Amino acid sequence: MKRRDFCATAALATGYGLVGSAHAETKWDFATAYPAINFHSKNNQQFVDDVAAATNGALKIQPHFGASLFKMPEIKRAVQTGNAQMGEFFLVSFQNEAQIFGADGLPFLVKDYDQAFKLYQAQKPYLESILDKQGQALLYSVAWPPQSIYSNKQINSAADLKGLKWRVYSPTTARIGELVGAQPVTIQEAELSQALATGVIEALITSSATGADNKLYEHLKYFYKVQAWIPKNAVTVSKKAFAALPKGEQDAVRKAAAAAEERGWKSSREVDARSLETLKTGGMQIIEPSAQLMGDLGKVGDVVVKEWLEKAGADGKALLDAFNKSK
Ligand code: PCA
Repeated sequence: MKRRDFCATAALATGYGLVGSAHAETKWDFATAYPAINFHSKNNQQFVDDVAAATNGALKIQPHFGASLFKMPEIKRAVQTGNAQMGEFFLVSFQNEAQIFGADGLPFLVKDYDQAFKLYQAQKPYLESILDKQGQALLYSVAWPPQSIYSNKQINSAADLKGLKWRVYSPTTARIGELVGAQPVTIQEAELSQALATGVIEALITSSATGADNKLYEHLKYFYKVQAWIPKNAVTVSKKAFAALPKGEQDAVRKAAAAAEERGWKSSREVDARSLETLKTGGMQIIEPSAQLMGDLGKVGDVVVKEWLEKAGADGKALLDAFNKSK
């Protein structure tokens, strides 16, 4: 009886955030924006399972996929304000808040995953410091496959993008749209298929994975493998929620996060290859971009990087210098 009372009290105390007893159970909400079938989502699910196993169920994290709890642009703030204890968001979408968030969306800075990982290492100290000031800690960050152009018509030069309704997800993709004379329209990933079905957009730049997840071959014919950048999601935790955990559970979260980061980067590469096959099977033409298109995009990219450096100041320059030294 005594023991039962103790457990009941501990369970009650947990509800008020007073964790620490061996019987205490903590529940967290983990807001994410991508469908459950997406590789980031699967990786997040594995992280959640790893934490549950390592803490014997004491820390239960409930993932909410497909923007079911918060829409992607709201997730970062939800963690900041404690409305979700964990969240996953797309870094480059937040570039207007801090230019550092947009470093991995700069065109043609990295040529492959190895370089993208090096860019991440150069960016990480800045990311951690900004997020810390916003009441959250970076747990892990995983790259999407390289970003390439999908279109309903053939694109052989930047001029062919002129006038097209161009889906954007970041300040940089909007600026690229402007520079090539397209019409930028902001659409979240969760609304992509609908936007294509209703003709709100006609072209976009995103990964093979997002194309496969959303069956973009049902709406668009061409995929130009321009591989312009390799952007990342960030998974963060509320500092307050993390600090309330017993030390053992904090360690379990950190350990599972390190494993998730490594596993996520590996699966991103695999998913890229698999998704390209899915697109092809779905009837999409996978095309190596023309020299003209790459040359045109290179010039647009130079403008974008120059403008970013002007806004990002000394930190931006130090980040790019560190990356260039490491690659
Ligand atoms: N898919 C997400 C982010 C980057 C990607 O490859 C999207 O298109 O919104």
